[in-house]
Amino acid sequence: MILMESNKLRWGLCYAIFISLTLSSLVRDLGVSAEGVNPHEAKQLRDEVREMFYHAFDGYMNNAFPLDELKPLSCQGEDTLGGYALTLIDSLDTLALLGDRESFTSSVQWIGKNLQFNINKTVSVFETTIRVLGGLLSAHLIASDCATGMRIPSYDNELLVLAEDLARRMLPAFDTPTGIPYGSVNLMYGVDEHESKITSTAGGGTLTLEFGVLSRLTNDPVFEQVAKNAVRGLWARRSTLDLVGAHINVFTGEWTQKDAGIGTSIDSFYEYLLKAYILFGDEEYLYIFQEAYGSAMHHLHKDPWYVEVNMDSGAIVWPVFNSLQAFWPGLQVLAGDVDPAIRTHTAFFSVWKRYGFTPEGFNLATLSVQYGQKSYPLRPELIESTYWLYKATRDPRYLDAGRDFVASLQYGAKCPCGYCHITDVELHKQEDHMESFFLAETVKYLWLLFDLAVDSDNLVDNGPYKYIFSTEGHLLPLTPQISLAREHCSYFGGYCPRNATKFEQSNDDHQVPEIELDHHSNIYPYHESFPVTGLIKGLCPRLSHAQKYGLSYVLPEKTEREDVKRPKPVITSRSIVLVSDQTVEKRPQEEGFTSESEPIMSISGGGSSSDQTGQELTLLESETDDKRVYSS
Ligand code: DMJ
Repeated sequence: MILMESNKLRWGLCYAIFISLTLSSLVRDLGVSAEGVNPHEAKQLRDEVREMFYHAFDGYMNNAFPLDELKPLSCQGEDTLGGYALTLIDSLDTLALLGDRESFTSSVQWIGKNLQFNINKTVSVFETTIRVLGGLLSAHLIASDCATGMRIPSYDNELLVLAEDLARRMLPAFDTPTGIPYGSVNLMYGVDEHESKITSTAGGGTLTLEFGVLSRLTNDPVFEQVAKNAVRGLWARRSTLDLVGAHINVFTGEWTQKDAGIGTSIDSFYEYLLKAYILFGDEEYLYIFQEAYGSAMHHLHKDPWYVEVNMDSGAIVWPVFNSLQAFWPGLQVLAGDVDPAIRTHTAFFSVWKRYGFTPEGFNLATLSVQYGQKSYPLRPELIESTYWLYKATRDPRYLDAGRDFVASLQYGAKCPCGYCHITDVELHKQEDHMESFFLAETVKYLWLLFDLAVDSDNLVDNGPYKYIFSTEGHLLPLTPQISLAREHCSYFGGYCPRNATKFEQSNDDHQVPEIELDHHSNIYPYHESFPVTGLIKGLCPRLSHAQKYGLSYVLPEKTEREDVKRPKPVITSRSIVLVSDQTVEKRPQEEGFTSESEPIMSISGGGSSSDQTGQELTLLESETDDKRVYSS
């Protein structure tokens, strides 16, 4: 007991020290950059990223294909997941995004002809879903639709057939008392009797997008049902603090690892709650996200960092930044909670600046690389958040960050046949491995970042649909078939502007008038019913699916791009804004920082850390060179 108390005291002390030391020493570097990225350089960087993609993709195709992944130092291949050309599947939609019709077509055709899943392999349900199922589905949706500009005339749903077959082979994993799936399944024989009953929260709770899309494409609800049931199974076992742990027994429902956090083992659980709502319009996911996000911001957020706490007591167990946490600012942008996202990204990026890469773990109490967590396996998360923040703010500091990412990868990770993992971010030692997500995510987000600065003429930013990225970076479009827009807009429980209630008379789902889409700009026009305060009920007959979500980002005038040194960034997102209670919090009117964002949604209980921000933000203000004032 005394030991516990003294441990607590020690953590308390450590934590106080880390708050004061970390921010002053780490965040100091931020905002300092020699020359900002100008439009010409942005174009060069975009083209350089394209070359990076082909260096690695060609390296894979020439040396590893059809094995799963490339060994880029020795120029060989290895089977790491199921032995089914994993990297090719994971790269498909990046090929399409880059406009490489020839490679996209030949890859889709090869996969359609040669891939099969009736193999005696035990595979991770999570990895197989996000990499293979997601890769097949996104490529199918591109190859089968002329609106994407990449339709393959001879394509006959081969990838969809494969996706369905694969998902059916994973269904036995969901046959558990909790509905939470086993972590692994044999594609030929189902779950092995000796299979571990312990799985991670991310593993069980990150299947909804791929399984949901598959259900809507095949008209078989089973996939969507099992994935949703898994989320329910996890959420039903949350603690009284509305936190989930890292590992759970899928039979007993007991948590075997009670550390709650936003990174390792949990990360994409949060991600898919919001994204499943956005993609499918299913409000159950939104309700869960509201609770989960509010609790994370209350218990895990130590502005600008995030810690891991015991899910029951809320006591800090790990004051560690882990690199998987770095997706969070991107998710916050999607949720409209941009200010904390900016601060957290600044903090996380300071770790990258210090080492040239982010280590898997960085101890916030000792301000050093966490023991045993020195590697950088080419992860995308920080780059992904940089892309989202640039998209939302157009602040050129994010292009500068992008240039740093490219420089690090080119000078530190490039190797003969691709890009190598870094085993130790302090020694910059290379390892002979290249995860498929390097081509599915890391390069994709980098390319999108610079393309956004150049002309945004790509499928995601200027395509026929709004797109959601899966956790593996795969493009999932909000098409009517997938999003069932009108249905979602027309039942009770919708997230409505307060004054929308005066329009709620139509009981005819099919007579719902929509606000017109400006087809020229592909941007949903601002409507006076925004902004809103947090009513989570009612009927939203006048809003289309996408209009409710605010996924449109108004593009700044081209002329603003001329001054890229330090212009006033303009937040022009109309995405969801999370506020506590019924009050829409005003974005602080920062010096040199104007906001034109309009909230279209608010969430009770979110943003509860506002009273903590003053102290840290004051530090930020005094330590940054560009004198951006964030204090409220
Ligand atoms: C990817 O496979 C996915 O982004 C996943 O959600 C987390 N880990 C890797 C990238 O780091």
